[in-house]
Amino acid sequence: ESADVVVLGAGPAGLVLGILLHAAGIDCALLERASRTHVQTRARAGFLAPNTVRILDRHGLSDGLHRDGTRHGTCEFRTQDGRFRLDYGALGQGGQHHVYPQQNLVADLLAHYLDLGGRIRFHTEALAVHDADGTRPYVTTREPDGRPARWTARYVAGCDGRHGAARRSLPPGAARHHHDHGVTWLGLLAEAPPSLDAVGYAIHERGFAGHMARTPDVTRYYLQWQRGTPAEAWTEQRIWDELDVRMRAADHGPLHRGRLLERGIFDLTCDVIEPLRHGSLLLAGDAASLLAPAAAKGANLAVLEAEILAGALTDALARGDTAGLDGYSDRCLAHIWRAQEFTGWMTRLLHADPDPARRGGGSSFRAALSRSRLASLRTSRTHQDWFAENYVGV
Ligand code: RFL
Repeated sequence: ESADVVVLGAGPAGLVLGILLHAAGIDCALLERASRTHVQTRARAGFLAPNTVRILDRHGLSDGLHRDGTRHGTCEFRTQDGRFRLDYGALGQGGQHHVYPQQNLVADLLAHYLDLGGRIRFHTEALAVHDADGTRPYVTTREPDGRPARWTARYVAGCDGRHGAARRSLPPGAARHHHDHGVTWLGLLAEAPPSLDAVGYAIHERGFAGHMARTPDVTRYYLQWQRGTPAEAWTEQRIWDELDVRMRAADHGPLHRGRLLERGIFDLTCDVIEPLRHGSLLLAGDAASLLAPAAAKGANLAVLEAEILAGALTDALARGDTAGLDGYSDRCLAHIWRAQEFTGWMTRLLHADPDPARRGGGSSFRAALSRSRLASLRTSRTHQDWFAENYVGV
Protein backbone atom coordinates (compact mmCIF):
# COMPACT_ATOMS: atom_id res chain seq x y z
CA GLU A 1 0.00 0.00 0.00
CA SER A 2 1.10 3.59 -0.26
CA ALA A 3 0.46 7.18 0.77
CA ASP A 4 2.38 10.40 0.14
CA VAL A 5 2.99 10.68 3.86
CA VAL A 6 2.98 7.61 6.08
CA VAL A 7 2.67 8.68 9.71
CA LEU A 8 3.83 6.20 12.34
CA GLY A 9 1.93 6.43 15.62
CA ALA A 10 -1.42 7.91 16.64
CA GLY A 11 -0.44 9.86 19.76
CA PRO A 12 -0.82 13.64 19.98
CA ALA A 13 1.97 14.23 17.42
CA GLY A 14 0.76 11.75 14.79
CA LEU A 15 -2.90 12.71 15.08
CA VAL A 16 -2.37 16.48 14.86
CA LEU A 17 -0.07 15.91 11.89
CA GLY A 18 -2.56 13.57 10.20
CA ILE A 19 -5.45 16.01 10.67
CA LEU A 20 -3.55 19.00 9.32
CA LEU A 21 -2.21 17.07 6.31
CA HIS A 22 -5.61 15.66 5.53
CA ALA A 23 -7.21 19.11 5.84
CA ALA A 24 -4.59 20.45 3.38
CA GLY A 25 -5.51 17.76 0.87
CA ILE A 26 -2.32 15.72 1.33
CA ASP A 27 -2.63 11.96 0.91
CA CYS A 28 -1.60 10.42 4.23
CA ALA A 29 -2.08 7.25 6.26
CA LEU A 30 -1.56 6.64 9.98
CA LEU A 31 -0.21 3.33 11.22
CA GLU A 32 -0.80 2.59 14.89
CA ARG A 33 0.46 -0.49 16.72
CA ALA A 34 -2.21 -0.46 19.46
CA SER A 35 -6.01 -0.58 19.37
CA ARG A 36 -8.23 2.48 19.27
CA THR A 37 -9.42 1.75 22.82
CA HIS A 38 -5.85 1.53 24.05
CA VAL A 39 -4.70 4.85 22.62
CA GLN A 40 -7.70 6.77 23.85
CA THR A 41 -7.62 5.42 27.41
CA ARG A 42 -3.87 5.70 28.08
CA ALA A 43 -3.50 8.24 30.93
CA ARG A 44 -0.42 10.41 30.69
CA ALA A 45 -0.12 14.15 30.41
CA GLY A 46 -2.71 16.68 31.44
CA PHE A 47 -1.20 20.16 31.35
CA LEU A 48 -1.57 22.00 28.07
CA ALA A 49 0.33 25.23 27.61
CA PRO A 50 -1.24 28.38 26.10
CA ASN A 51 0.58 27.92 22.81
CA THR A 52 -0.71 24.35 22.52
CA VAL A 53 -4.26 25.57 23.07
CA ARG A 54 -3.73 28.30 20.46
CA ILE A 55 -2.62 25.68 17.93
CA LEU A 56 -5.60 23.46 18.72
CA ASP A 57 -7.94 26.51 18.53
CA ARG A 58 -6.49 27.54 15.19
CA HIS A 59 -7.41 24.21 13.65
CA GLY A 60 -10.78 23.71 15.35
CA LEU A 61 -9.50 20.91 17.62
CA SER A 62 -10.21 22.39 21.02
CA ASP A 63 -13.98 22.00 21.61
CA GLY A 64 -13.53 19.19 24.13
CA LEU A 65 -10.84 20.89 26.13
CA HIS A 66 -12.79 24.14 26.36
CA ARG A 67 -15.93 22.21 27.33
CA ASP A 68 -14.48 19.79 29.88
CA GLY A 69 -11.01 21.09 30.74
CA THR A 70 -10.20 23.43 33.60
CA ARG A 71 -7.73 26.29 33.84
CA HIS A 72 -4.82 26.31 36.18
CA GLY A 73 -2.45 29.12 37.05
CA THR A 74 -1.05 28.42 40.50
CA CYS A 75 1.58 26.16 41.92
CA GLU A 76 2.49 25.63 45.53
CA PHE A 77 5.90 24.69 46.90
CA ARG A 78 6.08 22.97 50.27
CA THR A 79 9.44 22.85 51.96
CA GLN A 80 11.05 22.78 55.39
CA ASP A 81 10.74 26.57 55.33
CA GLY A 82 6.96 26.51 54.97
CA ARG A 83 4.90 26.84 51.83
CA PHE A 84 4.53 29.50 49.20
CA ARG A 85 2.41 29.89 46.11
CA LEU A 86 3.25 31.28 42.73
CA ASP A 87 0.32 32.56 40.71
CA TYR A 88 2.23 31.90 37.54
CA GLY A 89 -0.82 32.80 35.46
CA ALA A 90 -0.39 36.39 36.65
CA LEU A 91 3.42 36.43 36.33
CA GLY A 92 5.76 36.41 33.36
CA GLN A 93 3.69 36.72 30.21
CA GLY A 94 0.49 35.81 32.04
CA GLY A 95 -0.14 32.33 30.63
CA GLN A 96 -2.17 29.60 32.32
CA HIS A 97 -2.43 25.88 31.69
CA HIS A 98 -5.51 24.08 30.51
CA VAL A 99 -5.86 20.83 32.37
CA TYR A 100 -7.32 18.18 30.12
CA PRO A 101 -6.26 14.53 30.26
CA GLN A 102 -4.14 13.53 27.30
CA GLN A 103 -6.33 10.50 26.58
CA ASN A 104 -9.36 12.79 26.17
CA LEU A 105 -7.41 14.97 23.75
CA VAL A 106 -6.32 11.89 21.82
CA ALA A 107 -9.94 10.65 21.69
CA ASP A 108 -11.08 14.06 20.36
CA LEU A 109 -8.31 14.16 17.74
CA LEU A 110 -9.02 10.63 16.62
CA ALA A 111 -12.75 11.32 16.25
CA HIS A 112 -11.95 14.47 14.27
CA TYR A 113 -9.54 12.67 11.96
CA LEU A 114 -12.03 9.89 11.27
CA ASP A 115 -14.84 12.42 10.67
CA LEU A 116 -12.63 14.04 8.02
CA GLY A 117 -12.35 10.63 6.38
CA GLY A 118 -8.72 10.16 7.41
CA ARG A 119 -7.00 6.80 6.88
CA ILE A 120 -5.76 4.98 9.95
CA ARG A 121 -4.78 1.38 10.59
CA PHE A 122 -4.84 0.12 14.15
CA HIS A 123 -3.03 -3.04 15.26
CA THR A 124 -0.41 -2.27 12.61
CA GLU A 125 3.13 -2.19 13.89
CA ALA A 126 5.86 -0.44 11.95
CA LEU A 127 8.99 -2.58 12.04
CA ALA A 128 11.49 -0.39 10.20
CA VAL A 129 11.82 2.52 7.80
CA HIS A 130 13.91 1.75 4.70
CA ASP A 131 15.56 3.88 2.00
CA ALA A 132 15.01 7.12 3.90
CA ASP A 133 17.87 8.70 1.96
CA GLY A 134 16.02 8.16 -1.32
CA THR A 135 12.81 9.65 -2.71
CA ARG A 136 10.76 6.50 -2.29
CA PRO A 137 11.11 5.35 1.31
CA TYR A 138 9.06 2.45 2.60
CA VAL A 139 7.96 1.08 5.92
CA THR A 140 7.82 -2.60 6.71
CA THR A 141 4.94 -3.51 8.99
CA ARG A 142 3.25 -6.35 10.77
CA GLU A 143 -0.43 -6.18 9.80
CA PRO A 144 -3.36 -6.94 12.16
CA ASP A 145 -3.45 -10.57 10.97
CA GLY A 146 0.29 -10.96 11.62
CA ARG A 147 1.34 -10.88 7.96
CA PRO A 148 4.29 -8.71 6.93
CA ALA A 149 3.52 -5.82 4.58
CA ARG A 150 5.17 -2.82 3.01
CA TRP A 151 3.96 0.78 2.84
CA THR A 152 5.66 3.07 0.34
CA ALA A 153 5.68 6.83 0.74
CA ARG A 154 7.34 10.05 -0.29
CA TYR A 155 7.86 11.03 3.33
CA VAL A 156 7.66 9.06 6.56
CA ALA A 157 6.78 10.91 9.77
CA GLY A 158 8.12 9.13 12.85
CA CYS A 159 5.60 10.01 15.57
CA ASP A 160 5.82 6.61 17.21
CA GLY A 161 7.31 7.66 20.51
CA ARG A 162 10.35 6.67 22.48
CA HIS A 163 10.45 2.99 21.51
CA GLY A 164 9.19 3.31 17.96
CA ALA A 165 10.44 2.08 14.62
CA ALA A 166 11.55 5.55 13.46
CA ARG A 167 14.22 5.73 16.14
CA ARG A 168 15.42 2.24 15.35
CA SER A 169 15.76 3.15 11.68
CA LEU A 170 18.04 6.16 12.05
CA PRO A 171 21.27 6.09 10.06
CA PRO A 172 24.46 5.42 12.03
CA GLY A 173 25.43 9.12 11.88
CA ALA A 174 22.41 10.33 13.86
CA ALA A 175 23.31 11.70 17.27
CA ARG A 176 21.31 10.77 20.34
CA HIS A 177 22.16 13.10 23.19
CA HIS A 178 21.16 11.21 26.31
CA HIS A 179 21.06 12.40 29.89
CA ASP A 180 19.98 10.65 33.07
CA HIS A 181 18.83 13.00 35.83
CA GLY A 182 19.52 10.12 38.22
CA VAL A 183 16.07 10.28 39.77
CA THR A 184 13.13 7.88 39.62
CA TRP A 185 9.45 8.63 40.22
CA LEU A 186 6.56 6.43 41.14
CA GLY A 187 3.63 7.91 39.20
CA LEU A 188 0.19 7.31 40.67
CA LEU A 189 -3.34 7.94 39.51
CA ALA A 190 -5.73 8.14 42.43
CA GLU A 191 -9.49 7.92 42.32
CA ALA A 192 -9.81 10.97 44.51
CA PRO A 193 -10.53 14.66 44.01
CA PRO A 194 -7.54 17.03 44.01
CA SER A 195 -6.27 17.88 47.48
CA LEU A 196 -5.27 21.43 46.67
CA ASP A 197 -6.33 23.98 44.08
CA ALA A 198 -2.79 24.20 42.73
CA VAL A 199 -0.01 22.05 41.40
CA GLY A 200 1.79 20.88 44.52
CA TYR A 201 5.56 20.38 44.68
CA ALA A 202 6.88 19.07 48.00
CA ILE A 203 10.61 19.12 48.61
CA HIS A 204 11.37 16.89 51.56
CA GLU A 205 14.46 15.26 53.00
CA ARG A 206 12.81 11.88 52.30
CA GLY A 207 12.37 12.83 48.68
CA PHE A 208 10.09 14.75 46.34
CA ALA A 209 6.32 14.38 46.20
CA GLY A 210 4.03 15.98 43.64
CA HIS A 211 0.31 16.62 43.22
CA MET A 212 -1.39 17.46 39.93
CA ALA A 213 -5.11 17.76 39.30
CA ARG A 214 -6.56 15.80 36.40
CA THR A 215 -10.36 15.76 36.72
CA PRO A 216 -12.76 16.39 39.64
CA ASP A 217 -12.48 12.68 40.52
CA VAL A 218 -8.94 11.74 39.52
CA THR A 219 -5.64 13.16 40.76
CA ARG A 220 -2.06 12.40 39.82
CA TYR A 221 0.58 12.05 42.50
CA TYR A 222 4.28 11.42 42.21
CA LEU A 223 6.70 10.05 44.77
CA GLN A 224 10.44 10.12 44.30
CA TRP A 225 11.30 6.45 44.36
CA GLN A 226 14.36 4.33 44.83
CA ARG A 227 15.50 3.14 41.44
CA GLY A 228 15.13 -0.61 41.04
CA THR A 229 12.32 -0.96 43.60
CA PRO A 230 9.20 -2.42 41.95
CA ALA A 231 6.07 -0.24 41.76
CA GLU A 232 4.11 -2.82 43.73
CA ALA A 233 6.57 -2.93 46.64
CA TRP A 234 4.48 -0.67 48.86
CA THR A 235 0.88 -1.07 50.03
CA GLU A 236 -1.60 1.69 49.23
CA GLN A 237 -1.66 2.60 52.91
CA ARG A 238 2.12 3.05 52.98
CA ILE A 239 2.04 5.18 49.82
CA TRP A 240 -0.62 7.50 51.24
CA ASP A 241 1.20 7.75 54.56
CA GLU A 242 4.40 8.69 52.74
CA LEU A 243 2.57 11.26 50.62
CA ASP A 244 1.20 12.74 53.85
CA VAL A 245 4.69 13.04 55.31
CA ARG A 246 6.33 14.56 52.25
CA MET A 247 3.39 16.86 51.42
CA ARG A 248 3.43 17.88 55.10
CA ALA A 249 -0.25 17.15 55.54
CA ALA A 250 0.07 17.69 59.30
CA ASP A 251 0.92 21.36 58.65
CA HIS A 252 -1.06 22.09 55.51
CA GLY A 253 -4.14 19.86 55.63
CA PRO A 254 -4.98 16.26 54.74
CA LEU A 255 -4.85 14.73 51.27
CA HIS A 256 -8.00 13.26 49.77
CA ARG A 257 -7.27 9.56 49.68
CA GLY A 258 -8.75 7.10 47.22
CA ARG A 259 -8.10 3.87 45.41
CA LEU A 260 -4.93 3.87 43.33
CA LEU A 261 -5.98 3.25 39.73
CA GLU A 262 -2.51 3.07 38.25
CA ARG A 263 1.12 2.91 39.30
CA GLY A 264 4.07 3.38 36.99
CA ILE A 265 7.78 3.89 37.39
CA PHE A 266 9.59 6.64 35.51
CA ASP A 267 13.30 7.08 35.44
CA LEU A 268 13.85 10.77 34.83
CA THR A 269 15.95 10.43 31.73
CA CYS A 270 15.88 12.53 28.62
CA ASP A 271 17.32 12.60 25.14
CA VAL A 272 17.37 14.54 21.90
CA ILE A 273 17.88 13.13 18.42
CA GLU A 274 19.87 15.45 16.20
CA PRO A 275 19.01 16.23 13.46
CA LEU A 276 15.27 15.48 13.29
CA ARG A 277 15.33 14.93 9.56
CA HIS A 278 17.13 12.09 7.82
CA GLY A 279 16.27 12.39 4.13
CA SER A 280 12.60 11.49 3.83
CA LEU A 281 12.24 10.45 7.46
CA LEU A 282 11.18 13.17 9.91
CA LEU A 283 10.79 12.80 13.64
CA ALA A 284 8.29 14.57 15.90
CA GLY A 285 7.10 14.30 19.50
CA ASP A 286 8.67 11.77 21.87
CA ALA A 287 10.36 10.11 18.88
CA ALA A 288 12.35 13.33 18.42
CA SER A 289 13.05 14.06 22.05
CA LEU A 290 12.19 12.60 25.40
CA LEU A 291 11.72 14.90 28.36
CA ALA A 292 11.56 14.09 32.04
CA PRO A 293 7.96 14.75 33.16
CA ALA A 294 8.97 17.32 35.82
CA ALA A 295 7.93 20.35 33.77
CA ALA A 296 5.10 18.80 31.71
CA LYS A 297 6.52 19.72 28.31
CA GLY A 298 6.33 16.51 26.24
CA ALA A 299 2.79 16.64 24.88
CA ASN A 300 3.10 20.36 24.24
CA LEU A 301 6.22 19.95 22.14
CA ALA A 302 4.55 17.09 20.27
CA VAL A 303 1.67 19.34 19.17
CA LEU A 304 3.97 22.23 18.24
CA GLU A 305 6.28 20.04 16.15
CA ALA A 306 3.32 18.39 14.42
CA GLU A 307 2.00 21.77 13.31
CA ILE A 308 5.42 22.86 12.02
CA LEU A 309 5.91 19.56 10.22
CA ALA A 310 2.45 19.66 8.65
CA GLY A 311 3.20 23.09 7.18
CA ALA A 312 6.58 21.95 5.87
CA LEU A 313 5.22 18.76 4.28
CA THR A 314 2.29 20.62 2.73
CA ASP A 315 4.65 23.19 1.19
CA ALA A 316 6.81 20.41 -0.19
CA LEU A 317 4.06 18.20 -1.57
CA ALA A 318 1.52 20.78 -2.72
CA ARG A 319 3.88 23.52 -3.90
CA GLY A 320 7.26 21.90 -4.40
CA ASP A 321 8.76 24.26 -1.83
CA THR A 322 11.13 22.36 0.47
CA ALA A 323 12.43 25.30 2.52
CA GLY A 324 10.21 24.32 5.46
CA LEU A 325 11.51 20.76 5.46
CA ASP A 326 15.09 21.99 5.20
CA GLY A 327 14.60 24.20 8.26
CA TYR A 328 12.39 21.78 10.20
CA SER A 329 15.07 20.27 12.39
CA ASP A 330 16.75 23.52 13.45
CA ARG A 331 13.43 25.19 14.13
CA CYS A 332 12.19 22.39 16.39
CA LEU A 333 15.51 21.80 18.10
CA ALA A 334 15.53 25.39 19.36
CA HIS A 335 12.25 24.69 21.18
CA ILE A 336 13.38 21.25 22.32
CA TRP A 337 16.63 22.43 23.91
CA ARG A 338 14.84 25.31 25.63
CA ALA A 339 12.35 22.81 27.09
CA GLN A 340 15.17 20.43 28.09
CA GLU A 341 17.05 23.23 29.81
CA PHE A 342 14.04 24.27 31.87
CA THR A 343 13.10 20.66 32.64
CA GLY A 344 16.64 20.06 33.93
CA TRP A 345 16.39 23.19 36.09
CA MET A 346 13.03 22.02 37.51
CA THR A 347 14.40 18.55 38.13
CA ARG A 348 17.33 19.92 40.14
CA LEU A 349 15.01 22.25 42.04
CA LEU A 350 12.61 19.47 43.05
CA HIS A 351 15.16 16.83 44.01
CA ALA A 352 17.30 18.09 46.81
CA ASP A 353 18.89 14.66 46.92
CA PRO A 354 18.81 12.23 43.99
CA ASP A 355 18.70 9.21 46.28
CA PRO A 356 17.60 10.07 49.83
CA ALA A 357 16.75 6.46 50.73
CA ARG A 358 20.30 5.31 50.13
CA ARG A 359 21.98 8.15 52.00
CA GLY A 360 19.40 8.20 54.79
CA GLY A 361 18.41 11.81 54.14
CA GLY A 362 20.16 14.73 55.77
CA SER A 363 21.79 17.73 54.24
CA SER A 364 24.08 17.85 51.30
CA PHE A 365 25.57 20.45 49.04
CA ARG A 366 22.86 19.86 46.47
CA ALA A 367 20.08 20.09 49.05
CA ALA A 368 21.45 23.43 50.22
CA LEU A 369 21.52 24.72 46.65
CA SER A 370 17.92 23.64 46.14
CA ARG A 371 16.89 25.44 49.34
CA SER A 372 18.67 28.59 48.29
CA ARG A 373 17.09 28.48 44.85
CA LEU A 374 13.65 28.11 46.41
CA ALA A 375 14.33 31.09 48.64
CA SER A 376 15.17 33.13 45.57
CA LEU A 377 12.01 31.93 43.84
CA ARG A 378 9.96 32.86 46.90
CA THR A 379 11.32 36.39 47.16
CA SER A 380 12.50 37.62 43.77
CA ARG A 381 9.84 38.93 41.40
CA THR A 382 12.33 38.70 38.54
CA HIS A 383 12.98 35.05 39.29
CA GLN A 384 9.23 34.40 39.51
CA ASP A 385 8.59 36.04 36.13
CA TRP A 386 11.35 33.94 34.57
CA PHE A 387 9.86 30.80 36.12
CA ALA A 388 6.32 31.60 34.94
CA GLU A 389 7.44 32.37 31.41
CA ASN A 390 9.31 29.09 31.11
CA TYR A 391 6.78 27.00 33.00
CA VAL A 392 3.96 27.66 30.53
CA GLY A 393 6.10 28.31 27.48
CA VAL A 394 6.99 26.02 24.63
P1 RFL B 1 2.99 8.94 22.14
O1 RFL B 1 1.85 9.59 22.85
O2 RFL B 1 3.86 8.03 22.88
O3 RFL B 1 2.35 8.20 20.89
C1 RFL B 1 3.12 7.33 20.09
C2 RFL B 1 2.18 6.36 19.45
O4 RFL B 1 2.92 5.49 18.59
C3 RFL B 1 2.49 4.15 18.77
N1 RFL B 1 3.60 3.28 18.37
C4 RFL B 1 3.67 2.63 17.20
N2 RFL B 1 2.82 2.57 16.17
C5 RFL B 1 3.19 1.84 15.10
N3 RFL B 1 4.37 1.14 15.02
C6 RFL B 1 5.24 1.17 16.05
N4 RFL B 1 6.40 0.51 15.97
C7 RFL B 1 4.91 1.94 17.19
N5 RFL B 1 5.54 2.20 18.37
C8 RFL B 1 4.73 2.99 19.06
C9 RFL B 1 2.10 4.07 20.23
O5 RFL B 1 1.18 3.01 20.47
C10 RFL B 1 1.47 5.45 20.45
O6 RFL B 1 0.09 5.45 20.19
O7 RFL B 1 3.96 10.02 21.48
P2 RFL B 1 3.70 11.53 20.97
O8 RFL B 1 2.53 11.59 20.03
O9 RFL B 1 5.00 12.00 20.53
O10 RFL B 1 3.23 12.33 22.28
C11 RFL B 1 4.12 12.56 23.33
C12 RFL B 1 3.36 12.59 24.67
O11 RFL B 1 2.54 11.46 24.77
C13 RFL B 1 4.34 12.66 25.86
O12 RFL B 1 5.37 13.57 25.60
C14 RFL B 1 3.62 13.14 27.15
O13 RFL B 1 2.68 12.20 27.58
C15 RFL B 1 4.66 13.39 28.23
N6 RFL B 1 4.01 13.74 29.52
C16 RFL B 1 3.51 14.99 29.75
N7 RFL B 1 3.59 15.94 28.76
C17 RFL B 1 3.03 17.16 28.95
O14 RFL B 1 3.12 18.01 28.05
N8 RFL B 1 2.35 17.48 30.11
C18 RFL B 1 2.22 16.59 31.14
O15 RFL B 1 1.57 16.92 32.16
C19 RFL B 1 2.84 15.29 30.98
N9 RFL B 1 2.71 14.37 31.94
C20 RFL B 1 3.87 12.76 30.49
C21 RFL B 1 3.20 13.10 31.72
C22 RFL B 1 4.35 11.46 30.30
C23 RFL B 1 4.20 10.52 31.29
N10 RFL B 1 4.73 9.24 31.05
C24 RFL B 1 3.88 8.15 30.76
C25 RFL B 1 6.12 9.14 30.71
C26 RFL B 1 3.04 12.16 32.70
C27 RFL B 1 3.55 10.87 32.50
C28 RFL B 1 3.36 9.89 33.61
